[in-house]
Amino acid sequence: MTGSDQAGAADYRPDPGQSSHLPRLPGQLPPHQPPCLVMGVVNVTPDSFSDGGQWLQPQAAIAHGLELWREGADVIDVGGESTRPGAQRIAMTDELGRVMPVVSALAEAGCFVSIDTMRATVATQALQAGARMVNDVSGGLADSGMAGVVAAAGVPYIITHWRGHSADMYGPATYTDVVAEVRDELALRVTAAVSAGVDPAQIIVDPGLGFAKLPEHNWTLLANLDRIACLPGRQERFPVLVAASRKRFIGRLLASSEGEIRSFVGSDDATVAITALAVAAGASYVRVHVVPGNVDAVRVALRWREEWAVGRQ
Ligand code: PMM
Repeated sequence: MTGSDQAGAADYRPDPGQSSHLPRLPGQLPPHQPPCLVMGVVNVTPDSFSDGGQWLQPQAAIAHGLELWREGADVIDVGGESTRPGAQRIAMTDELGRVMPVVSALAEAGCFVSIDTMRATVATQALQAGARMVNDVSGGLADSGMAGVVAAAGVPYIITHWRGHSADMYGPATYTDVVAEVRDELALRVTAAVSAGVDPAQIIVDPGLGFAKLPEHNWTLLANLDRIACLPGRQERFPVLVAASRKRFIGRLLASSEGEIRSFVGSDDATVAITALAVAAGASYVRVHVVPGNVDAVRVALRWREEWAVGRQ
């Protein structure tokens, strides 16, 4: 099958809140398992694009994670390596030094922790320290050992569409048909993960907004989330994660008439709007920097989906 094959997606409609969107992994996901989970971001980095440096100290990062958890996040996503455009790789020891105290403390406090890393060794150590989910923005491309780690641990695995490290973020941002190409490339990553032993029920897919994507690519992908859930050559419908929060394409859309791009924090209301639209369109996870408004948006959108389904049964 090819990327233009949409047979699986053709009959897709926003799902009335069925948990079939979620990987069913007893003991792995938060106990209440709502049909859309809110992932709160803790970037333990000096240079992430919207919040670099704010949570670099372990105590600040831990306090922030606990606050996001109290505010209603279902998952706390801890990352130690910035993927902002132009970012250079950091040493693994630095990444471990940043994330490990935070993962340990948040897991110890009872949070459901996801480790945001492209390195299998970091994922392994974080899982040993209590993380229960792996978020790999490279979808396994940066480290061929990642899928094996995830398979052995049996945890949910976020596979993001990615074309290369952030040092050259926009060089590979060329597409003839962005949705078809992202679907094809995600399908390849899913197949590679499954070949390495990952249960397809563990997999969550992410179109990778901003990763080798220009603003127009991001908007097109957001408007086609239904097609991302159904990948060429695969029978399953995968849960989709949307990570639009504070990304530059939002600030550009909201630029002033003088062309001044909206600030990151000034983009938070628009992120809430995207959450509502994405969840109404079937998204199963949203990854956000600010929790309360997005939790409300998820509740509104799920109620919307429920009602949408009633009239169509
Ligand atoms: N983006 C960033 C970091 N982690 N994880 C997933 N699954 N998807 C993303 O798009 C993603 C991510 C970079 O954004 P940040 O600096 O605001 O965390």
